[in-house]
Amino acid sequence: MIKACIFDLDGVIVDTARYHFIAWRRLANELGFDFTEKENEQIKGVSRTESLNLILRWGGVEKTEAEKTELAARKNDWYVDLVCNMTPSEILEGVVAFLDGLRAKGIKIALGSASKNSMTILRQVGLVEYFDVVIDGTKTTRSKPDPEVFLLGAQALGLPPSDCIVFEDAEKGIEAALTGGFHAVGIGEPEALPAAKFVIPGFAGITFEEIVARL
Ligand code: B16
Ligand code: MG
Repeated sequence: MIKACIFDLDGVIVDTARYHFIAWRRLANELGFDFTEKENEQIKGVSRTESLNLILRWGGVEKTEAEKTELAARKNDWYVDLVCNMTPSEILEGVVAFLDGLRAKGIKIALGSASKNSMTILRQVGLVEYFDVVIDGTKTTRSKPDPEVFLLGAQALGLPPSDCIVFEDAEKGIEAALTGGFHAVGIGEPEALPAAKFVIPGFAGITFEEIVARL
């Protein structure tokens, strides 16, 4: 019996990956190198610190821990400037109708995101009120594929993982959900998420009942 849905943020509710890409690329360019949108795929769902380490590796650049802290903060300032201009029009198609449907059925709603900026983003697009529980990078100590973020979500909802569906766009997120004992539904292309039991392109035109029937 499914009693809750836990949503990843970037790539599931909104497309903030393009803002991460703009800000990380600006940082890389300042450091004298560039990276592609294809490489950017690898940092989707990955924490800020791990993303920076990967990008520095692509550029063949070595930095001290203190320098890395400063670089991550600089990137985050640019990223926050970008997300502070987001509007509700940037909520991915079908999400609001899907959340309204869950509400009407009394299904609990939680966020399970790696981002430390999730509240800013939810506020900016006007979705805060939908969420019974928000677990994000400000509350976790371990990154996906560790299941911590989703386990904390289930715990805060007072439900076992088997009563919850996790919606994720990143392979590491699907792995985290499955390791934690959750039902995992992929968002995006099936080829990119082979571990997910099934993958939907997004929430447009699909109902909670249709998803539950396919679990
Ligand atoms: P921040 P998600 C993730 O969000 C992003 O996909 C990833 O690119 C980002 O590095 C991470 O959040 C941390 O974000 O720098 O804002 O703390 O997909 O877990 O919602
Ligand atoms: Mg994501």
